[in-house]
Order: sequence, then C-alpha cells, then structure tokens
Amino acid sequence: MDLQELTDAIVAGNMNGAVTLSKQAVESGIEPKTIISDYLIKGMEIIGARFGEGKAFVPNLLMSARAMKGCLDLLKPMMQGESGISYGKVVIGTVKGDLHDIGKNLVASMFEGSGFEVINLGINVDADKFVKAVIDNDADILSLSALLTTTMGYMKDVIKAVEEAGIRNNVKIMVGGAPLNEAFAREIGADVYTADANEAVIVAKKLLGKSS
Ligand code: B1M
Repeated sequence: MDLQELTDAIVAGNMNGAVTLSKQAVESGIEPKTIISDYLIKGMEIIGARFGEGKAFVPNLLMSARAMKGCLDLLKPMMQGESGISYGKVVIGTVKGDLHDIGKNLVASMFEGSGFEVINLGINVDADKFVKAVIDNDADILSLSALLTTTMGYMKDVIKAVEEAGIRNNVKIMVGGAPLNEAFAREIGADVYTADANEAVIVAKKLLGKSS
C-alpha cells in the first residue's frame, strides 16, 4: 500500500481517512511504531511548516492534530509492553501555558509501551502539580514537554520547585519538545534532553540503570 496517502490524510486533517489507512497499514504487517514515526509525524511536520509559512492556519493545525490523535488512539494499545515488567514510574506533562500534547502523548505511549508506569498530567501543568505528582507517586522520572519558545522557560521554574521541595535527588528530570536542545537542558538544570519519543525511552532506561 502507498503510505504517502496516510501522510497526506494527516496534512489534510482527514481523520477518518487517516484512521482507515492506519488500520490497513497494521493489517499489512507494518509496525505501529514505524507508522507513527515514518508517516504520521511527517504529516504533522508538513502542516507545521505550512503554518510557519502562512500557508495553513490554526483550524488546519487542529484538524491535523485531531487526525493524528485518532490514529494514536488506534495504535497505542498495540504498543503495550510485556506484562509484569515495570522499569519505573514516569510523571509526564506539558508545562504551564502550553497546550500542545501530541508529542508529549507520544512520549507517554512509548514509555507505557516499553514497560514504564506513566502518570500523564496533561497540558498546562504548573510546577506545584508536577511536584505533588512526583511525591504522591514516588516517581523515578519527571518528564517535561514544551513546544513554544514562550513556555520552555517555565521548565526552569518546575526544576526550581522540585529542588525547593527537597526531592531533586530522588527523581531524574528529562525534557523535550521541538524548540529545546541539550544546551538549554543543561542551562536549566535538567538531567537530560531527548529529541524524540524513541530516544526518551532508551535514555530513561539508561538513567535508571536498566540497560547498558
Ligand atoms: Co502550535 N505551534 N500553536 N498548535 N503547533 C507550533 C509548535 C509552531 C512551531 C508552528 C509554527 O509556527 N511553525 C509554533 C511555535 C513557534 C514558537 O514557539 N517559536 C506554534 C504556535 C505559534 C502556536 C500558537 C501560538 C498559534 C496561535 O494560536 N496563534 C498556539 C499556542 C497555543 C498554546 O499552546 N498556548 C498553537 C496552537 C496549536 C494547536 C492547538 C492548534 C495545535 C496543538 C494541538 C495539540 O497538541 N493537541 C498546534 C499544532 C498541532 C502545532 C504543530 C503544527 C505540530 C505540533 C505537533 O504535534 N507535532 C507545531 C509545528 C511543528 O512542530 N512542526 C506547532 C508532532 C509531534 C509528534 O512532535 O510535539 O515536536 P512534537 O514532539 C516530538 C518531540 O518534540 C519530542 O518527542 C515527540 C515525538 O517524537 N518531545 C519530547 C516532545 N515532548 C517531549 C518530552 C520529552 C521528550 C521528548 O520528555 C522527556
């Protein structure tokens, strides 16, 4: 089958078409992870670039996001990890002021699918809520997401709140999102920056000493 059509359906915001094509791709033996990373994310990148060039608008982004979510809802249950395995607990959320959740949910799904327990706090999460969730769940990892240059700075406030709560040594802090990089992560005192969902899982296991 021609999976370019799936990318096109995401770009066009055609949820039913995208979900049908995702189903067909699974039935033809393509791994859910490959469908997401090679075709769905590509569609979001294309619509994002068009938005940046003034050739697409917020309603287009919303429709593409809805189509992407429909596909992720279908594919996520197919990526569950081996039962009984728990590599650790991850608290994850998109920081205050930021409503983007597709990438963050993808990271959460990959963590779940790889055998982590995930507490997903959603979007627009303030520092106190992150701290409370880490304490209440005795989390091993705090994972922060931001997609806006105007909200990424709030990650520093979250890390400060974690330090002030006296729990900084109990939890590894991972950050991610399109406008971030390693230098920024170092500057705000995070333990690590990862560029995508796959890398996040690999690095998380290393951070907790669960893989070489
Ligand atoms: Co927004 N938006 N948006 N948007 N939006 C961007 C981010 C933008 C780059 C578009 C552009 O101008 N080209 C731009 C930001 C510019 C900037 O900050 N410099 C932008 C803007 C400006 C805005 C608004 C201000 C627009 C407006 O209202 N005028 C507004 C802000 C709202 C707010 O948050 N307060 C806004 C709104 C929206 C929608 C609501 C319409 C919608 C979001 C819907 C939703 O998420 N439910 C939306 C969308 C869809 C986008 C784009 C097109 C796509 C984002 C996405 O889902 N990508 C985006 C352009 C782009 O990124 N190309 C854009 C796919 C996703 C899989 O990738 O999220 O990067 P990503 O996640 C990756 C990695 O970053 C990483 O792994 C993920 C998967 O591999 N990662 C992590 C992410 N979090 C991680 C955490 C980790 C590790 C890795 O922890 C360990």
